[in-house]
Amino acid sequence: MKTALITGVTGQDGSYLAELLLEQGYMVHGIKRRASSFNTQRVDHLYQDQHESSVRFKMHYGDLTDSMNIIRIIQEIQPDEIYNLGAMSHVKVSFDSPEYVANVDGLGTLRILEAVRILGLEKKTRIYQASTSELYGGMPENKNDKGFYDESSPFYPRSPYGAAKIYGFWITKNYREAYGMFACNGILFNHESPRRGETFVTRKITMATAAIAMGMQDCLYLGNLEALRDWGHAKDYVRAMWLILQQDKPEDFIIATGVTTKVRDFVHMAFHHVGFTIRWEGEGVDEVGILDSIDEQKYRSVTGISLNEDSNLLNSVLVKVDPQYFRPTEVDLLLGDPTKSKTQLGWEPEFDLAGLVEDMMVSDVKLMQKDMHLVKGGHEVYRQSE
Ligand code: NDP
Ligand code: GDR
Repeated sequence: MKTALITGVTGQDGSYLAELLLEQGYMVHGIKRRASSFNTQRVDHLYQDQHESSVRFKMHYGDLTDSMNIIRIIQEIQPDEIYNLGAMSHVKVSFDSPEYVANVDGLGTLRILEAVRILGLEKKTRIYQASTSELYGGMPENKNDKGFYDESSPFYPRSPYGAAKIYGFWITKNYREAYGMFACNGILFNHESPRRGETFVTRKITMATAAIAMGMQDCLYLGNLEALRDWGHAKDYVRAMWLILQQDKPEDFIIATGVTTKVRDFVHMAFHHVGFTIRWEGEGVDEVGILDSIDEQKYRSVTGISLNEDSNLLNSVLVKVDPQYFRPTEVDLLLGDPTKSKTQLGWEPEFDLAGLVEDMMVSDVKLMQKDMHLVKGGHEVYRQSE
């Protein structure tokens, strides 16, 4: 049985990757941070009674800022594969905590690599580093002739997050070249899911759309509506992470869909699921009918709501731009070329953008219904919005 260690196991990607590795028969260890309240909701369904001998999923307290902790955990479990997904991953927040982000996202990567070297596991342990399309910074002049970023496009990070991740990228490559380690970067473009953190733009939109459909919210505040992102589904992207570590030789790969979409158009796609008219503040009105492709019977049976009758639809919803969501430096456009990963890894995504939006909308409609039942039952429900 292979043994894997996942840092960031409690995050979006960590939880899907843990599921995938368990399905593949791995013993899976994850690092979780101690917090004053439980932060393991995304992996609670994988938790097994730790007293049973057949247990294949185990979590350890730890932190990427703590070298001794990292060395001890790696020494104890002697992993065949390490997936370094732990990070302060919010680009906007990285402008507020730049030093912390450098420590976790940059030096944290070094701590993993150096622990493997100190313990003499260079030949045994393969390492995946969660690199990012933020390294490209959306600089138009750095795109290739076809208009994409590929594995040889130059980097130009535009945030403390991007700057910290560029260190993680290069130190991973350096340890591969210097010590012959099987250490690889996956340069992943944005990927989302029903488990996406609530303050990333896609999840903020799908949760708001669902809340509006239930009559629990009436306005959506966003930042830059014109930003373009190459959005895929996290389930597809964790499969690529695994494939990268199963190759004969260590290399870096872009994982992307090759399609880019404006934030504004993502809003439109989400609202298609509930059939609203969108009033863009200071702009025009968008009539958004329910998607023709939505089978209303199916939608009703999955979500329990009728789009036309019970969902308390307002006639229109207001989308306002709030400058507090602007970044000091913005990445305007991301578009990745997945040719290398498709040809060399044989990777193919199962979800397109419409499928991703549907998956997120169905899940968030159910979530808001749960809230509504609680409210109707006299309970108080608080959801922090940002
Ligand atoms: P999430 O923010 O959902 O998860 C981040 C994880 O890192 C959480 O488990 C978090 O723990 C953990 N973490 C944060 N700080 C520390 C620390 N100091 N020590 C140990 N663990 C820590 O991110 P995603 O799952 O979306 O992304 C996974 C990785 O991939 C990240 O490195 C991200 O930067 C990178 N990435 C993500 C992309 C995306 O579009 N999702 C695209 C490209 C790269 P806790 O739950 O306690 O907060
Ligand atoms: P990003 O994701 O910065 O690309 O980083 P995010 O969803 O935060 O922003 C995407 C784009 O939407 C614009 N935007 C808003 N963003 C947020 N969060 N909230 C808003 O209200 C809002 N309105 C508009 C942003 O300005 C931006 O242009 C994600 C993270 O997962 C990183 O960890 C990862 O490395 C990159 O994707 C690839």
